[in-house]
Amino acid sequence: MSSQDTELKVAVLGVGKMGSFHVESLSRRTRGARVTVVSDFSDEQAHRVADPIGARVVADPLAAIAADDVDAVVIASPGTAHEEQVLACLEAGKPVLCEKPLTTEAATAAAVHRRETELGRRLIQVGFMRRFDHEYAALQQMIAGDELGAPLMLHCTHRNPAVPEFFDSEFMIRDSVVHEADSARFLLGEEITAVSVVRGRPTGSAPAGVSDPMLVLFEAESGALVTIEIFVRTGIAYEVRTEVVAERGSALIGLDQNVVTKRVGGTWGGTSTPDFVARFGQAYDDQMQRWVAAATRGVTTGGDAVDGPGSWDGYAAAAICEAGVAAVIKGERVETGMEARSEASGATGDES
Ligand code: ISE
Repeated sequence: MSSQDTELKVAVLGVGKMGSFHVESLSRRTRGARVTVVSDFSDEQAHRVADPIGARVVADPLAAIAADDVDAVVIASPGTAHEEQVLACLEAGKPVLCEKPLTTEAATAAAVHRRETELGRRLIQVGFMRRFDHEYAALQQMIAGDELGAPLMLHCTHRNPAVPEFFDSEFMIRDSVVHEADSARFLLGEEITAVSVVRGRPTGSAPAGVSDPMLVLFEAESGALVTIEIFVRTGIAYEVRTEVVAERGSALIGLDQNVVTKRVGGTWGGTSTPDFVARFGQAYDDQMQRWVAAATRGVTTGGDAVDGPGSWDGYAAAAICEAGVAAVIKGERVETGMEARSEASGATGDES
């Protein structure tokens, strides 16, 4: 970023549903940034997204990260590519907003976190956008401010209307429950120590052998419990609710009724939200705006470039999901066995 150029130049790696949304957010709704480079395994898709905004297409994601006209990187490529791409950003000293997962295994996520700590500069933000949703943020403030007393339980509901055929029970943990892994840590302000999963009666639309829905239980360090109903083929709508039950009260977010209408003929009701982009659009955009501001500060000052969940949070979520997948397979309670966090590695579980 030169002194005459006040806009952060961003490369977006992977322009499927999420990456395209981020390109649009950066180009139309975010101040202080522009997309200069787009990279995707499909050349056609890359051009479809890059051409209308005048960005360059660079097929090799590592070349995109290294490019001179790139100050910072958004990673929305498949999870298996994240480790190499995030490490390349660290080595190039470029801030990165990486969609979840940080990496696909706890050990590699821990190694990425260690490398960032060794380099002495926080450059990795992980895209756990729920932390930027107004309702989640208000609930976190309420709990942290001790307004309801000690939190005892969180009850979470996570329902998707439909998912692709390949979404099996393990992927439901890695791709969907990963959000509760992060939001439970964010809301409770502590680590998760163990995970259990109960596979129930599957819906008729689940492929053979896939347990959809399932009940997941997290145990936190304090003993607080987190229950999660994960159901990804409801055929109805996108529904994400969280209730905290605390010593002096309870609070619920995610009722998501939109406009409630009464009509001639005696019917009344709201409209449901079709998908996660509709539900969390504000959170994604606020996450992007805050990241652009933090990355710009980091590029200009040579300091930290994060305003939100960081690499430790990415590692913690990976460890919880790994335990969750083992719990699904073995049908047993599995401990997360997380590494101890070093002082050098940053602040608390809530880095935002
Ligand atoms: C998807 O990848 C997401 O990130 C959504 O927020 C989540 O609700 C969905 O279950 C995932 O598949």
